[in-house]
Amino acid sequence: MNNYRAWNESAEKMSRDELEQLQFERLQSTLNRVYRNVKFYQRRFDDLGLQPSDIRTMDDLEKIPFTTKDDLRENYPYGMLAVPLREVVRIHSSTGTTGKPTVICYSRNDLDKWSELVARILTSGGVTRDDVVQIAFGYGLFTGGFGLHAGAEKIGASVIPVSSGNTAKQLMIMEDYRTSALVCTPSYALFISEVMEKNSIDLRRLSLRYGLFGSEPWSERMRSELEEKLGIVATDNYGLSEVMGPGVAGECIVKSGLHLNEDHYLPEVIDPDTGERLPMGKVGELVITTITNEAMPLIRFRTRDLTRLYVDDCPCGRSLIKIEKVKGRSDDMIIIKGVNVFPSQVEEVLSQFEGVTPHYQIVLSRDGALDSMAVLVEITEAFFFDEMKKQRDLLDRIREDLRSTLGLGVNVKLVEPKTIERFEGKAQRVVDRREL
Ligand code: DLL
Repeated sequence: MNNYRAWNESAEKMSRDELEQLQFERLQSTLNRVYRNVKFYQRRFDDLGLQPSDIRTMDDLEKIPFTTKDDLRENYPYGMLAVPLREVVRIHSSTGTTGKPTVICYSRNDLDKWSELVARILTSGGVTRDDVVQIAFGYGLFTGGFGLHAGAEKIGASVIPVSSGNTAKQLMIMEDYRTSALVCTPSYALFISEVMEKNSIDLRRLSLRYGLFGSEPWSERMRSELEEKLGIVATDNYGLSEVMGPGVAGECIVKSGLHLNEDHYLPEVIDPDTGERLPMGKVGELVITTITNEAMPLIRFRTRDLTRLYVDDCPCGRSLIKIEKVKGRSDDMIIIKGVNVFPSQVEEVLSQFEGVTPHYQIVLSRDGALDSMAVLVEITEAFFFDEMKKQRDLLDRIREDLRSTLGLGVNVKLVEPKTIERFEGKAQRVVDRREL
């Protein structure tokens, strides 16, 4: 029987009053430090005639402008440091696709904190020191591999740093080393399960019990599929390199929202268009202020991730605030014929249909001045060999549902099983051919 053990009971189950007091003290100390040590923030405060001591309540925080990814790029590589470079013991970088990447620096204390917070996430997903943990996230500048590795080691689990890729070898290791917890992106886990099926690897030959997946959005439907195919309890965890990497928030085995480590990361949700703070429970863009980062503290960093914040009476006993599963990013929005579309809306519609796999791709193209959107939907083996009429019916129903959900006519194409590209890291769902 699973239990609700926490890695750090006193921090994760602190009373809300005590937590808020702690957050405020840490916030004030962070504001003082950035004002003293980071020119970028000093200038910001001075331009507004603000002193760190002017921030006397959480509401006062709204007086401070947001920090964006562009601010980090403009201060590339070390302009946001609050400590001398000699205090930095690790440097990672974000997976930016355009322009200069952003650089993230860690002090010795930051690394200790990072492993502690990842240990919390792993524990809440069921992992203990008795587990054999296979880390199939990339190791390198990406924060996934090293971040989860350190947390798993801290717990005292037996860690296999296999990194991503080479799926046949992943499966051999999984079977022979008796892996009990798999840690990677959900799309890679799905790919691993497909290779398992193809090679007729029986689940009973494996010792898997837990899957901790994150770093990209995934649906409840995908969770059920992974749990069934891999025989695991699958939980979601969230993080972003700019504020640390994995370890910011994670689900417990109750699987109803991600507990955010708010004794280290102060969350707000804003309207992405106006920048106004939204009340608790409303969906908007998550903004994070780091309140214990030493090397690179960030004040009101805009994550671009869309979610909502809420506190509930979680059976696990954690008092930490929750974020709802992140469904998409405000900058993932596709504008097509003037209509705003999020890939997550397409995924939501597709997940309602039997006979459809979780693999899909959105292809945007331009014919003259006219944009068009096609959705390639991969169907299951069983459905593929079914009658043509059934396939035609499915196609019509998907097309109709997408039209009514998105308010836009979309080209839908059913494609053969295993024809949509698979990913070892984060999945790429949108192909935009309009610039070509
Ligand atoms: O993806 C850190 C990470 C590694 C998190 C491993 C969890 C596990 P970045 O590469 O900087 O860092 O990408 C961060 O990925 O702003 C979200 O848009 C997205 N993302 C991360 N976790 C989730 C999740 C890592 N659980 C960006 N659900 C974030 C949805 C996620 N999106």
